[in-house]
Amino acid sequence: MATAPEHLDAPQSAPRNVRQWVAEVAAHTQPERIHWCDGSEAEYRALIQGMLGSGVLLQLNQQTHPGCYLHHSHPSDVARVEHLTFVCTEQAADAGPNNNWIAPGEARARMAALFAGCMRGRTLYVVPYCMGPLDSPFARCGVEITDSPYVAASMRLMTRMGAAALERIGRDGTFIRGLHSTGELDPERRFIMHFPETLEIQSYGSGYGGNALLGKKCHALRIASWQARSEGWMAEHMLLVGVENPAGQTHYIACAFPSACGKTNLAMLVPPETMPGWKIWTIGDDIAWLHPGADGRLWAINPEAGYFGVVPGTNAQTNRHANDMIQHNTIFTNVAMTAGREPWWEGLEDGKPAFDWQGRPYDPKNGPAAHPNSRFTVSAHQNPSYSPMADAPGGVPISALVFGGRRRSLAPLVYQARNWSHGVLVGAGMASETTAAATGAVGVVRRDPMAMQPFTGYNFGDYWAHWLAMGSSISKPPGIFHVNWFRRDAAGRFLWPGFGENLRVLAWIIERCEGRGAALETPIGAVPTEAAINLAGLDLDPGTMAELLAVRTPDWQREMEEIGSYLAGYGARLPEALRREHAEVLARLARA
Ligand code: GTP
Ligand code: SPV
Ligand code: MN
Repeated sequence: MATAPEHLDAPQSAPRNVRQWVAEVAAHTQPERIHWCDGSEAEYRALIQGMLGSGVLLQLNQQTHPGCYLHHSHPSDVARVEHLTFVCTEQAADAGPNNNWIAPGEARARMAALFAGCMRGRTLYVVPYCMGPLDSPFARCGVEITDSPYVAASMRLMTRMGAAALERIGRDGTFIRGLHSTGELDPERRFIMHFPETLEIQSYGSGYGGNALLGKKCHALRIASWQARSEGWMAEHMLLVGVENPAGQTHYIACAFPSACGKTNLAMLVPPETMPGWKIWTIGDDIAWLHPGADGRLWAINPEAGYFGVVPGTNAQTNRHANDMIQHNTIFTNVAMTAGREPWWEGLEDGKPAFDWQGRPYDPKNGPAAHPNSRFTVSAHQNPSYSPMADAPGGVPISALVFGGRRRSLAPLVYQARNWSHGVLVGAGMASETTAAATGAVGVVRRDPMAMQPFTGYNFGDYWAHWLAMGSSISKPPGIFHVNWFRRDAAGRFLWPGFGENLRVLAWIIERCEGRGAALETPIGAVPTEAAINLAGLDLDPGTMAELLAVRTPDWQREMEEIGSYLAGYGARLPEALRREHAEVLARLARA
């Protein structure tokens, strides 16, 4: 039975194009009910109650963790699935070697077959959302249609979701169409398809965050990066943080680290006691949209309003703010649970697991109690260091861009690129050890340019050209840096204490942006002198800093050769300026 647009129970404010699309989807997917999300607290509570009733959520201990719930996703559905994620452009070359590609027509046919009748007996939720402050000219809206109440509830925590977004869609006239069904949760019937040319997303067969919360990676990175290129801005996998020095000046820094490589933790860093007077202001922990400003600087907003963060490793020592933030009103996914129904994960000192992430009685033979990619979903307003500037319609001005990865050797603690175009090469040459955030092997070094390998919705060659063009379009470009918190000693221990102590590196980065901060020029860029990093109150073994800051010519020659062959894979789409920057680093290494 097709649902006519006039029988949708749509709110008065629902624009005609949204109604029309919901009607089409409902006719095809055949839901039992349609619910238009208004984003209210009452609606959120009703969604939670419904999921407690159906077993989609378990109640955690409400005395110790008020408003906290546990979701077990299907054991085959615990991470992003890059091999099942596609960018469907008319021309394969526009998606590029960095994306999986299928022709749009074929993708649509395949998805139409999966979606046919898939919502029978289910509720279809219409989830209008706004990525970015509702009154920001940089914000963009979408509508996600989903049959998952977990997705609808999560979207309320993660985005500005509901009536106000629907009204803005009416004013904007356009929106991103995101269609999602959990389907059968069968890995053989699972696809995440993007159609950037028509601003559509179709996701079937997964209920996991990045595959299912379509406002996040699908819209705010893959589709947005495509739009950003044609409109002259950037959509990046970056945290945004304000660093206030003891003199009361705040610099905003945007950092691109690959998945599970420390963005959330750096964005809500707790300054060490030995650095009095420093403050941290979180704007965002995962995605930044950057626009050239009239003043020649780059200005950034966080399109999101909540965090879908990695749980394991979080505790009062590593990050007190993150730890406090998730004690209430948090949805946990795939953590373990104690006998007293408190959430538990590896890295927590208190308590012990009674049930593992699949809900089975805990047995160490089955591996970690919490899944390594278990996550918390929480509103940003619960972050003790949430910046009031996170809602500023024009965003915040950026002083520095920082790339970083998980490298057990090679990459020093920090270095600075010589200028913007060299910085683009530093970003394009990034590599990092894979993590549990995506399915597949963990700990394998892979190329991950700008931490965007899984997220750029078009050809990397064109993306790097766009980066280079952006640099030319701003008269006061931010400094570009690279960091590595993950260098290890021969015994496999981290050389750098990380977490709050990373502020010592941010302090040097800020000094460099102000034209201060001592450094040595090396073939790969400027590396701080040992004395330039404030180590007061840090108890490092002698020789540790020297090792952390070492740039070894033969190792870098090998790395640059590898980067060279990787870049060559982009053929004629590789910008000449990047080729030149690469040749110059090789020449400097040869002279070293
Ligand atoms: P996504 O949400 O997947 O994009 O990840 P993210 O980049 O926000 O990573 P997150 O901050 O959640 O950190 C991932 C893991 O790295 C967690 O287990 C952290 O405890 C750990 N981690 C974060 N910062 C540091 C650090 O400075 N040093 C070390 N050794 N580990 C860190
Ligand atoms: C990531 O994998 O980079 C994440 C989690 O931030 S997800 O939303 O699943 O993409
Ligand atoms: Mn991420």
